[in-house]
Amino acid sequence: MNTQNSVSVSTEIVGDVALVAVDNPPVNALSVHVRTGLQDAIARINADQSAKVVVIYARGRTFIAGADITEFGKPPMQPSLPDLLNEIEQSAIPLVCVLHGTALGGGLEVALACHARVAVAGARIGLPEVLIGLLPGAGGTQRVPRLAGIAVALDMCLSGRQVKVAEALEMGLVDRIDAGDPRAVALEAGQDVIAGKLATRKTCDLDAEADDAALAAARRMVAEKHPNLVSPQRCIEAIALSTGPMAAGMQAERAAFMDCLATPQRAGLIHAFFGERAVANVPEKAATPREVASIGVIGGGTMGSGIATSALLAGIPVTLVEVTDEALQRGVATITGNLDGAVKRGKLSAEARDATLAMLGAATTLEALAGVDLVIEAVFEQMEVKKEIFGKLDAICKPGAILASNTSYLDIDEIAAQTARPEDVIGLHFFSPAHIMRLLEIVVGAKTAPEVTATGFALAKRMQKVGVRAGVCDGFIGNRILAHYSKTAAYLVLDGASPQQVDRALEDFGFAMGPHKVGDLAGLDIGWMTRKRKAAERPSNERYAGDVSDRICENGWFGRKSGKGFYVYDGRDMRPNPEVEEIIADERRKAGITPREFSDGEIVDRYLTAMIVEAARVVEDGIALRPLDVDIVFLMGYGFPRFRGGPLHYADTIGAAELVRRIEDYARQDPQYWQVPELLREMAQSGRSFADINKEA
Ligand code: T1G
Repeated sequence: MNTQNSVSVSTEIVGDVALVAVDNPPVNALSVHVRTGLQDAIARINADQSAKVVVIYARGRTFIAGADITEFGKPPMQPSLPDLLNEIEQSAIPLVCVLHGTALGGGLEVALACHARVAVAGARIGLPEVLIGLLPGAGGTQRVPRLAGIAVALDMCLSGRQVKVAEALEMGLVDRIDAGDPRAVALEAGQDVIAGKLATRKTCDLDAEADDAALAAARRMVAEKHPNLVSPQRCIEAIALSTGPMAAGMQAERAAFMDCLATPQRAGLIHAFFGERAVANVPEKAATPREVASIGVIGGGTMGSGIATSALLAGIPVTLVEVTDEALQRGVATITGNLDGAVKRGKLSAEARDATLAMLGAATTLEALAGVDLVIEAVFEQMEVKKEIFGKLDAICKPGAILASNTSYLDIDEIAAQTARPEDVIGLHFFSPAHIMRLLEIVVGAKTAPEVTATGFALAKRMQKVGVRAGVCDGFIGNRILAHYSKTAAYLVLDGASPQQVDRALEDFGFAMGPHKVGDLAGLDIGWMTRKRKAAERPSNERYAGDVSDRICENGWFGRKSGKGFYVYDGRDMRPNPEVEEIIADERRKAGITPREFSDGEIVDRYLTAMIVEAARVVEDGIALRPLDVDIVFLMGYGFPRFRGGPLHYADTIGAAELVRRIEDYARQDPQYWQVPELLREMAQSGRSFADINKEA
């Protein structure tokens, strides 16, 4: 047995088998030193004929999870992955690959270039490149069709989904599934090749069968579902060429890959990928979270029952508290419905549903929460009600229990002051529907203990949510910014645009839904109550934005839930509400406004600039730790188009100087609303970007 090592690739010869191990924690990404190590190992073994078969496997928790995403956007380093994989495929000595954990992107492409693939039970494979604005760039679009057909290639490349190896075996993407530790599986696989018990072949020697129907269906799906995205279309065109010569297909794939690499979409989606992980880097990260083995949820309404469902799905027993039996039963029924929905979507088995529901307790007194580790209050958004509850919880709950509020706006410090243990009070702001939406704003009070904050982040991870740290102010990160830019939508309508034009312009920009449709979905009465709550503190020189919405609500039209809002809802049919057009015309007359034309471009510019202005202030005030925290809040909680990376990543594509120019231009009409944040002015002078600020943090 002799071994040869590079930084992250080592070779061990056992008998006639060369075991080539990749070891590049945390996920064995194909960084340049890994590519070099693999290239050297395979060339050496072919040169010195020191083995009859080579088996590539990986150490650590997973096989190669793809190309090293941190290398994208930097000057390319040799060897390129396509070149390395062609060398693997053309190797005279057969190569086998053993897949454990998640073999993704370039990692799966390494395996596809090998001459046989053995999976370890429980592994998953995937081509998630489209999720970061790319397409497989090292043969995935050419080799998957040859092994498994064009339909499978389209499915995997356009969904980016992770496929369990049992399904991959059926697809023909792996040759067998074994159990055991990867090195042992690798050695056995190598010996089986020599013994003729595991066949090997070159994927490039296979032909892909034409499948025009699948290609046509994919083109239709992408045009409908992803009209803004570049890489899905390029991916289909590359796969379509897989029925022709391999070299031509590889060339076309590479050209498409390089084009996608250069798109702002790739930058936006990769910013989102790393941002989702970076938000967990908070000052309290080193603190030890408290154990949460039981949760009490107060309030069985939409939010309370969604939060309870999310906790139950994370395996945490829940006690739901409501004021009356009737309300309690409604809450339990909603939770049961949420779980049934998960069964319908194939996310939960019927048995698991029953076991999950068995962890739900229900009570009509707060005393039932005396022994729980964490209480989450999700009652009516009124300060007095919340203060009363926290005062009672302070007397009831055990020492060390965490007292959390799901308030969307209110002052956590004021709530905490109702207790003798403000260090145990925190805001856990879920988004509706709470068992679906992945965002959790973790609102840290002035006296919140670090381990309580750390517990919030640990809970987010257990609930498979993305926790974002927020400071205390009205509306925290998301709703504070929403409260500001939603005024722009109202001003645009008063000044001449129609609600439909505003919605369409922002949907074309990439939002899943325009602001008026979102308002109708969430319920226009929420904004109405907020305007009433804040009426006293509205500056006298601020232009009121609620004229039209107030009149809609005064008619009892709160949106979808009342069948009318900015739109009229008739079953699945939705159309503009003609009575709103009359209200708008009347409000313009009353304000002496002569409506003017707005281009879609100006609508987008004004709306996004307003969003960026308040987002910059949220960073300036330290409510958000970094600009990327704002981006992740808007990507995960407010339907901001992921390919644009979030409001402040998008702001960098405009530039601080241009933003300052725009704001000063808009301020000529409305100097109270349009004011340049200090941070933006400083960035315009210094040339700093929000990306720079993220790096400094
Ligand atoms: N490159 C660089 N860093 C990566 C990485 C990658 N591919 N994948 C993960 N990381 C970092 C991540 O930022 C985090 O860092 C740490 O690893 C743990 O990740 C040519 C072009 C594998 C399922 O898109 O989906 O191949 O925060 O927290 O929840 O065709 O990571 O600790 O500093 O996510 O257990 C295609 C991306 C690339 C897969 C593990 N591959 N990764 O999830 O851990 S493009 C992907 C994941 C490509 C070729 C093309 C997940 C995971 P930090 P984590 P996890």
